Amino acid sequence: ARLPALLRQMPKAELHIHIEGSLEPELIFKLAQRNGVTLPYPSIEALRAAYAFTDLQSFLDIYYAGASVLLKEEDFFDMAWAYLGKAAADNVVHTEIFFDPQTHTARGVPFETVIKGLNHAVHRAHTGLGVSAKLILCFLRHLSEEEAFATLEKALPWRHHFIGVGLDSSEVGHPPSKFERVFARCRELGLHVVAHAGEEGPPAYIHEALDLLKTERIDHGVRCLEDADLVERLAETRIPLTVCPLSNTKLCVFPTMADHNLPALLDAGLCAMVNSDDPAYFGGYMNQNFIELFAALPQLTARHAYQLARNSFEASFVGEEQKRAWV
Ligand code: ES4
Ligand code: ZN
Repeated sequence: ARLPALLRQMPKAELHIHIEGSLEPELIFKLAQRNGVTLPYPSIEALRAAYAFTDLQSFLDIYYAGASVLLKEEDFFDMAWAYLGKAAADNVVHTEIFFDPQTHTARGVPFETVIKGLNHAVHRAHTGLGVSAKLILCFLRHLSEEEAFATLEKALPWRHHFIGVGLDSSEVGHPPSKFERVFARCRELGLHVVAHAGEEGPPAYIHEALDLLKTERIDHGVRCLEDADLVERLAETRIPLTVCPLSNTKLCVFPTMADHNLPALLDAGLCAMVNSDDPAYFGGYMNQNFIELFAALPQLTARHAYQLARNSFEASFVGEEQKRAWV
């Protein structure tokens, strides 16, 4: 019983959380009512009952439907503020939050509304919760390169409100190569770059993210173990993998938590750590991910817990001075 206490209490960084994936059914219904949006589910219970996913796409369909209630700056603030409170309760001291502007601009919500609401919560978290929070803009990979460039254009007046860009949504059939030119432009702008790769897609997509997008981290990346040369490359360069245990089991990337390859990733010397991905949809926030992972995999010890927390800080985009203070 000592290990769960350690897992809960240790300071940690979260590097893979989609803010739209922190929208709890209760808040979805509250915002639907506030905004006069009609949901295709009669109740909170009926919505939650629909959270039975078979793969990434079956989740994304419901995730984008849930986000349809977000219309006003206050809605984005309320969503992010709720997440930041959960993060603080889990002893997350630093978080790098993904947001999907195209999910909102496509519905006529101005980019400005999204970023202002999120930014307000980020600033309040610093003073009110002692949580350091940064934003990472994600491009939806099922949309075109042209639409990604148009989104970047809309974001430029708010350049200093986010620290980097990422790539998410439906992976298979939308390889990193599709966004090579967009990411080149983002790197010129001094933005950090990350991408989802090797969640459902093959190891070749991880190579592409590194070679073509020159990403500094890989989100998920769990399929790297199928490619020994790739594992060696990730180990040597210490490119971090932002692993999401509950996400991987809920989306059937692994049949059960006992089948998760995080112990093998750590044994291979990779800079992997634990993250919540879409906590409102996958059954829990940071500490729940740690608790369920360690419960299902008894070979994981306090040493591994410490390594995961240390890796989370090493992989973060904070300055070297702050990093040394945490590591
Ligand atoms: C996502 Cl788990 C996952 N994978 C890809 N894109 C996403 N967007 C939100 N969650
Ligand atoms: Zn993700």
